[in-house]
Amino acid sequence: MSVRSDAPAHRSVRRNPRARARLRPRAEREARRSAPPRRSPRRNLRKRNPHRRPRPNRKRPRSRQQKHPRSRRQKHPRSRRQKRPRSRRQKRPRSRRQKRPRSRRQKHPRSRRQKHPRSRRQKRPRSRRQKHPRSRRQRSLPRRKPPPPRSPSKRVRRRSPPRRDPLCAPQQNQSRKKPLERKPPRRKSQNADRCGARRAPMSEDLRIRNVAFVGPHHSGKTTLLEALLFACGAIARRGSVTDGSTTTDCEPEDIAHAQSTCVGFARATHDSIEINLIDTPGFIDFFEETRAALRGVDAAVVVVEADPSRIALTHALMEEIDQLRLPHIVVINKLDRPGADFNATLAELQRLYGRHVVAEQLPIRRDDSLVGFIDLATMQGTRYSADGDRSEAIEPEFDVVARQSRRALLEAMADFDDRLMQELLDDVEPPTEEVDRDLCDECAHDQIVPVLVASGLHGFGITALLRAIERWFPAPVGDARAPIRAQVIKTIVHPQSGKLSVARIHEGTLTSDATLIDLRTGERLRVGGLYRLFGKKSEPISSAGPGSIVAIARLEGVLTGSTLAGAPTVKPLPPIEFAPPVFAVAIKPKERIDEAKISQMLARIIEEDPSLQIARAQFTSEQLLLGCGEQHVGIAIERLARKHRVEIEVAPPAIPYLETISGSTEVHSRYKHQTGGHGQFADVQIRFAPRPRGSGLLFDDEIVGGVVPKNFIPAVEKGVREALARGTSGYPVTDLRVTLFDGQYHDVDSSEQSFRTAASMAVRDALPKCKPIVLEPIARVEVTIPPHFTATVIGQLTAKRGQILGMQPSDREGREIVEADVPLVELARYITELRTATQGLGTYRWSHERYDPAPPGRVPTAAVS
Ligand SMILES: Nc1nc2c(ncn2[C@@H]2O[C@H](COP(=O)(O)OP(=O)(O)OP(=O)(O)O)[C@@H](O)[C@H]2O)c(=O)[nH]1
Ligand SMILES: [Mg+2]
Repeated sequence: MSVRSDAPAHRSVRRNPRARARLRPRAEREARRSAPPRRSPRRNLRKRNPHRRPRPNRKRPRSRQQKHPRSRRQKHPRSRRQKRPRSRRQKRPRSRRQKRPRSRRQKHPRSRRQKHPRSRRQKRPRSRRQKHPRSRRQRSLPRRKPPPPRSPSKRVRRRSPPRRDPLCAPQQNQSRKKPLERKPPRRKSQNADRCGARRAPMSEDLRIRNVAFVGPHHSGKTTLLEALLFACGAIARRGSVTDGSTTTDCEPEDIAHAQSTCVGFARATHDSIEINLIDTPGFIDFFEETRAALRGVDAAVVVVEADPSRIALTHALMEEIDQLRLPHIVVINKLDRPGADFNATLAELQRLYGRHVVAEQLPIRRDDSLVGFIDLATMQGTRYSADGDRSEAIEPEFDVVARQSRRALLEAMADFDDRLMQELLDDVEPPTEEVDRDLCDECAHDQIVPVLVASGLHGFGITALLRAIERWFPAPVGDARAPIRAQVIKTIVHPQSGKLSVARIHEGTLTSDATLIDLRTGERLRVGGLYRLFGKKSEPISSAGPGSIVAIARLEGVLTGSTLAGAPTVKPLPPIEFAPPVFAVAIKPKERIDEAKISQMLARIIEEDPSLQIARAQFTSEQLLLGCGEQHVGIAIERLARKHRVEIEVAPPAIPYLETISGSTEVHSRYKHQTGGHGQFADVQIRFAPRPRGSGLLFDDEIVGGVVPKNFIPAVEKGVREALARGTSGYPVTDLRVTLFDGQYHDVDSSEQSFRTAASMAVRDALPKCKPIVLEPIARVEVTIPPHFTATVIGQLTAKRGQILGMQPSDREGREIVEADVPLVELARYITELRTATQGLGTYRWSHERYDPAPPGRVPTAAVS
């Protein structure tokens, strides 16, 4: 049966396009097939309306999207998700994702976030973007708590001077001397650390504290640190300095002298916080060691004796701490001793360093010994006992003084906290938690310096000290994934096991097989091992993160102060500049056999301690070992003998005296020797005349007519010079003119040797007739001191026959320079005298200036031959 094309088709045929096509005549079907494809009416419509907004792929209604989650997720296979850059993944913190309600998370799983990568979301028309994305995501999260309200004026330094409590003892001497200028207090945001990173006080990210124990000589640092290690369980038995059994005084020189001679390292763990401890030597000669160690820590415990007369010795140290802006506390130690005076010591601290050095604890003393303390922040008493500290209420007899001291503490803190100040003005008692929080905050930002009490020998005050270290000191900051940035703070050379560079890691994670770049030399070095130091023990470790203090083995050529980097782009840390040496000794090996190895061994010693130097004396050519003081050089020589088995002879450097003449003379000298056979004959007439100071020796030849043949004249000059090398006093003769003006010779018997002998005889003859005088070297000295010591130093220099040239301000803040010309012989032990007179703050440098006649009787008799 055939069907006409124009006949109305059945409804099913009309609906089915294939059936419709089959009904069309063949020609029409073929024409349609060859014709270009027709656009759909919808598409045409869109073309006609160019302003119509293009619908993004997601225009599918929301309901449908949710129906096909799986299929859509599959469109973005795992590989794509993984390729997403790290940074983006991190933008949505885990905590936030987890907080989203479970139901929603399941409906819009990972796939949805991935379907709308940032680029696409941004392309989405504005109107739509505003409808969904960020707002929707946020709505699904629990609302974040607003930050606790804080007074807008909080942390603003008060301009008006803080009120003073007339009852507070520390004020007594305030007018006598200006306290050491403290830097203006820093607010949190300004508290950038020395390597540019911000400190994170009380941060729990890195549970590390890096602390140096510093203080004057014999104040009890090593003993206190030993007690702390014992309290933390880091050692089984508490060692003692007198027995030489402490952890940190482990070098034989430390034990022999019962004092620290270099920095010692230890660590302890308390409340799951790792405390890296550095014990520093207190003797001023080793101050450069302490300075280098301070570059590796985030805070310092300044240990002082309960004796006001010894507080001035902390001056240089406090200056260094202030310069490095290190948060620090002061521990008044040895309070168990009879006569220990806490109040006077605190008053002296405040007189020198200001009111921000403030007591946080008050000692409770009974029968002239320490039995406990009162915590002024919590107003709680503590009594020490053999089986631990016991809390107790404050006894009524201490109530008034405790209240006054607490008031002083709060006032010092209020200088940095307007809210606290307002509370004090309104006579409102601030809550203990607030006081405690502010104390942590202000100490961590080096705004106030709390003073604690202790007796290291009896282990008193250790619990409170540990708490202070953990709570008040900042944790180090640093990115564990950044390239390594570390600074060497100490070099230890073992004659057998080699070199260890102790470094503080500021950024990055150091592994035991890493390659580092020494930014000083640009050299690449492979780490020869990684260790953690504990006294003389070293424990190998595989890696260490930021904030750690580690010893790195076999970094040849790396010096103390060098920055070690994981990449060449890392910014170097400020180098450690060591003070120029101020004391010298002449050294030579006892055995001639050691002469070859002595310079090599000296180089090793200097590698360990860069504040030592070796040099050749300018005039005497002696080998000199220079250091920061008599003890410093002495210990270095002991160490050299012990470690490298080189015995050294030490002597004070010879003073390079000279001799000159002050009158003229002419001498006639004849040398004639006849012993059978070939004789010797020479005859010379020589004139000696003085020359201006500093012009040296001049030899003139005024021979005419060949009375002394030309070929013998150099021999005459040689004879003169040889004889003048040792004048009448045994010192070289200088500043004179020697003129050969006449002479005789013999054809056979004259020789160079005979003219040399005749010339030296002439010199020996002439010198006593020319009124010889001894010249002494004069040094130009620049003494740098705080201005209030100027009069003392001038008096000292004048007593040394010094000629004061003037005074001028120094580049260093709060320092003055006194310039003077002083005879060198008077400066032999000047550094020791200067330090004693200036509480360790004075230093000087010198250079050779000129020679002046030495006063009669001043020339050392030993030097006269
Ligand atoms: N009575 C008393 N003596 C102490 C106390 N602490 C330390 N000593 C003694 O003081 C002396 C010096 O102690 P160290 O711990 O070596 O002092 P230091 O500050 O480390 O000394 P340097 O390292 O030389 O600066 C030793 O004889 C200790 O026994 C203390 O709390 N009370
Ligand atoms: Mg010590």
